[in-house]
Amino acid sequence: SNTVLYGVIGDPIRHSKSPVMMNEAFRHMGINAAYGAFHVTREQLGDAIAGMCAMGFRGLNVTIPHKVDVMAYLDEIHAGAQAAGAVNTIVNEDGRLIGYNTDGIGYVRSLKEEVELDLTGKTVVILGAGGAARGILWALAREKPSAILLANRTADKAERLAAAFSAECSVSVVNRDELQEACSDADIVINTTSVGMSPNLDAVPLDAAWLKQEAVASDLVYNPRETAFLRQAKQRGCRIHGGVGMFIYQGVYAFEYWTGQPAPIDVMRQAVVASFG
Ligand code: SKM
Repeated sequence: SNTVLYGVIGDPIRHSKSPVMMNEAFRHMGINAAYGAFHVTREQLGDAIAGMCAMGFRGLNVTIPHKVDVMAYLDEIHAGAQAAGAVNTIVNEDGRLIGYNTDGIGYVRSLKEEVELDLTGKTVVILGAGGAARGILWALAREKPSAILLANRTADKAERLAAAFSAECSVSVVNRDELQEACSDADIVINTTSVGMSPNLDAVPLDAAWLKQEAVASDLVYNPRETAFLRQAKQRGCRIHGGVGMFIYQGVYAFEYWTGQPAPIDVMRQAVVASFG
């Protein structure tokens, strides 16, 4: 039978670890499929989606900056993606394109498995109010934390995000002056900003000394695997949670939507970890 085609579209896309992770998963499962990375600009997005259909691709992952704009080209948006306001996984069902969001559920699953954190009744501080924060907020809210506090450089962006999710759980905005106190109370502090991302290896989004020792410090940045924020938090005695697990589990859920088969999680993790060199 023919090779089933998949890919990831984004701009930039060079850094993507999806091809190595997904091709290894298909190979391990004996599935005849190929997964490529495609550089697609904003102007090319509509053509790329039409091309995917014309060439019979079974699925795509969608990354920065297309996760919101791509929704306009799809036939159906899964409830979770609708609520998150972003799509990172497309399934082509015989020409019908269905959009899913696996970032949020991937994030929560990696939290539960890697640091065994049950969010029920917990206080969560999120740094940043961009696409990454939006992606995880819906999935976090469903875990019934007692409060989610959003801190962002521009408060009105955080206000808008908080308003969009206020039906799900208590979401409020903290300003710069209130951040230290909010952190001293938090069970988990999550960095969704790009602060600390390579090559700015020494930059931290906040002082890890503000966290309780019992708290979890979580960073969506996965390059480097351990950011300066996580290193400082670990020194302080906090449990730490890096961005690699989220990346793997968003891929795990995408694989399962596409193939209907359980994803080979360990194989995928090994492929990603090995590719960090
Ligand atoms: O949400 C994921 C996306 O599915 C794939 C990706 C990548 O290949 O770098 C990153 C994230 O945005």
